[in-house]
Amino acid sequence: MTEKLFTPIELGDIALANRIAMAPLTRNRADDVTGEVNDLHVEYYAQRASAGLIVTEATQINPVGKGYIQTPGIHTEAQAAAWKKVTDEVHARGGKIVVQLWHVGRISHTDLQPGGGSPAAPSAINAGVQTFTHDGFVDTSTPHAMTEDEIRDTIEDYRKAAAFAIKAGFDGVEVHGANGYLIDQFLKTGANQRTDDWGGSLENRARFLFEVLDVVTKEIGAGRTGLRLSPFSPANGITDEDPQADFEYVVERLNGYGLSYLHVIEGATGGPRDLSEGESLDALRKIYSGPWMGNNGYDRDMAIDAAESGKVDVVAFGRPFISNPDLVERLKRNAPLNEADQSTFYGGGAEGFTDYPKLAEAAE
Ligand code: 8OZ
Repeated sequence: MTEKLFTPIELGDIALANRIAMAPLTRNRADDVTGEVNDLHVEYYAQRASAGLIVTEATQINPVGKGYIQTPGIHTEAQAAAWKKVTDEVHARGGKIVVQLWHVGRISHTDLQPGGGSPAAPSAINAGVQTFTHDGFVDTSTPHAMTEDEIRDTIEDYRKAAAFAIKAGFDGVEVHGANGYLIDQFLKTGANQRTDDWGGSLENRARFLFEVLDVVTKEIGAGRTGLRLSPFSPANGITDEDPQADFEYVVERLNGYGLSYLHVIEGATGGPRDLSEGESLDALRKIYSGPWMGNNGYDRDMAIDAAESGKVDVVAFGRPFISNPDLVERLKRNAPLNEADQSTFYGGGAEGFTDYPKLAEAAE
């Protein structure tokens, strides 16, 4: 019997060969000045093309949206042309790939901002966390509260980035609405103290997310647009007074969009899957009518069970995909997995990026 996890599925307009996705993984190997990916990225993603869907590393939609060194962009012709080499190789191997559209908001530092300015966020509240600059880990800079013009321009930059994504040959985009970055900052009360149309009520805090989705889906189609959320994750210092109420509202409204998929981080990003009292992913899952991608600390058995029961439609694996380019094959065969080396996650070259062996290679 073939387990459901290994069978094809259509996520909106994107047809996947199996229900295993490569989660977005920040690797900090792009050109720091131009934001372009290079030949190593072509090799890295091509090696992982047997994933049902690859979600690229988080990729900034404009220069202000950058918060770490050497992350790629998707806002210039040259960046799109560089990504095109990646998408061509993935497609040549029968894979599907979407680009994760990212704006860090307050998770940045003046050293990374155009003209050394302050990062842009809903409100001028420091996240109180660290980011990675040329000087190593440093405290995040206090952001300025975005003007309404800045908010409008940023939404327009999401639209342009989605257009560049299609030009670059991507099958679609995943809007990064998770992990304490800009969209999550608008959504959650701990980072949004605005008193205009973009803050205060739940409807106002969700306005930025939905306006981004409006322009992106209009530009490239809802069937090519995914969204990632982390309702209950404290990642990057984000807090919220009532995440259950907030995300029940968000998910209910998402039903009207017909997105390719909704990608949900279960628990604390990269950490414990436990939820606090009053928090329920099942309740969100019940409300949502479209394809659901689950993520966070899944192993083979959990993934097979979750797909079999219909709890999730697709499982996204993060760290296992760093060290196992042929993860799908290994899961199919119940073969052992390579261990990932944390010291090469962020930055550097081929080591820890393109040199993890596939099964056959390991056996040689
Ligand atoms: C790890 C390091 C830097 C950024 C996320 C984009 O958590 C990230 C990220 C992860 O979504």
